[in-house]
Amino acid sequence: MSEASTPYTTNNAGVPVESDTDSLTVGAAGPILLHDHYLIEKMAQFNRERVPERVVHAKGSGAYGFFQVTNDVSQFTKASVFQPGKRTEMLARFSTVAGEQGSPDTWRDPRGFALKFYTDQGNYDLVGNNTPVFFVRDTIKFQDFIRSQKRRPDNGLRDNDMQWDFWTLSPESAHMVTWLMGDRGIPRTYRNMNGYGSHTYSWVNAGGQRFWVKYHFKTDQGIDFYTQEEADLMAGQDADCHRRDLYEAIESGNHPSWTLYVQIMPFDDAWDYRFNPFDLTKVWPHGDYPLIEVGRMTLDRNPEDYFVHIEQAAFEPSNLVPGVGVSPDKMLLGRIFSYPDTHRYRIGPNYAQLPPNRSHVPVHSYAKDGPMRFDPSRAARPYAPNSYGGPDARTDLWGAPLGWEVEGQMVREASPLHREDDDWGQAGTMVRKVLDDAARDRLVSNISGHLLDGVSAPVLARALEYWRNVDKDLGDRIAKKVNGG
Ligand code: HDE
Repeated sequence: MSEASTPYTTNNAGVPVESDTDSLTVGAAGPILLHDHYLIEKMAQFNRERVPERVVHAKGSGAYGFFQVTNDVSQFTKASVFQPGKRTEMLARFSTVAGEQGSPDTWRDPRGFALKFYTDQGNYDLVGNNTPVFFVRDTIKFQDFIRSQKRRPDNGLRDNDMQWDFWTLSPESAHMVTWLMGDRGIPRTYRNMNGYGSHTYSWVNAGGQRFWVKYHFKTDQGIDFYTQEEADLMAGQDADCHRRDLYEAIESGNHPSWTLYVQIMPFDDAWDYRFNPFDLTKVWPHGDYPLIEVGRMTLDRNPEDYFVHIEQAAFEPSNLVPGVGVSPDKMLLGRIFSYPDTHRYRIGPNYAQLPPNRSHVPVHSYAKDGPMRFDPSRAARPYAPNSYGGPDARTDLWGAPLGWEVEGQMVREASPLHREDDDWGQAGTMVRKVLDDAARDRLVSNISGHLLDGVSAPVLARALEYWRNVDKDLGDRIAKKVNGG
């Protein structure tokens, strides 16, 4: 490269710098001078280059790509992103949950599966996991659940006793803990896992007909996993193995893809379905509501800068577009608040203007000013309504609010839709009908190994009862293993 074209070092204002190796002093051995402002800039910038890591899902990796609709589902939704033949640019981020930014990719944990679709109606975010269910069903328990998975305040250590203490006192966790302790708890790579919206969402078609919907992103690379032994080894050999694999696969042109299917429930089926279809700890049997193909997501572009595009990516379940809505799932409704709140705290009030979060269509909101704002306000006047050209709301694009009938006193209790108050059934079905013998053996080994690592006697006793409630034979096998059988 000629000298003219080789970029030279500048300061943050673009001014060429004199030196990157020697501070400015009086005489070569003299004191450093305060007006060596480039030295000051380097030190001050360095001290301020961290933003708070995500309070959960801190360790992750991501890539850009596109979503291509392959089937006509317009009878169920008018959302532009799901119309026949549509192709939409997107961003995906995969992550662990409890581990900090520097933690190993191979810790046993659910994996985040966060998607941002840059649709022609603004950003649509679907922020899911690699599991179709979750540990709890009321958002008020989420913070407690996460704290039981992280570090103790006294010694700063993770603690299996805390984890099992929480799980065995929250029987609704059984289905998800069965997923977690099984093969899906440690995917071999991010490319070898499925993704799920997990919650029940709502769709509405152009005629105003409403449906309930669950999303399933099935990996086209096939499911693959690490055993606990392989994962422990890999944690030492390459703590970033999932990040490395995703990046190198895309760099080499081996673009991972997932096929999206949905389950569709007619709106009126929900109210007398045999269990609460909005309960995040349960799946809808595919026999009741079969999978319908929608399209394929392909990741084909690595971000040019990890911090800019992935650390600052802001996924939020509140980014919903016309044709998609929420449901009476208390966990989903809680998340609608939490994500924008955490983004404002973590990356500032104008986070939506950052490169990974910018919509690909013009923004005409009434937001203005605030730190780091660099988009001009496009509103004719900074208030609504105004007689100088708006903008005005487009109620017609949404139609009737995507809601449901509600009435009654203010209460704190479980949804009346919980007819079958059973927290063990679907976990037991998974153990008996979905897992094969080898997977069951690994499940027994993983659970026993985890219980033998620091779980106190009273918690251990509850855990054995917990697993016998899931499946008597499984519980007995675990008891035998932990009791030295
Ligand atoms: Fe999250 N979750 N979550 N979560 N979650 C966050 O937002 C929260 C839940 C998920 O790659 C946080 O940006 C609440 C379920 C993913 O950037 C936070 C509840 C599912 C990611 C938050 C849940 C998820 C997050 C922290 C209970 C799967 C990473 C950092 C109602 C369906 C997104 C952030 C990314 C991140 C709140 C439960 C998935 C604190 C209140 C269930 C994939 O806002």
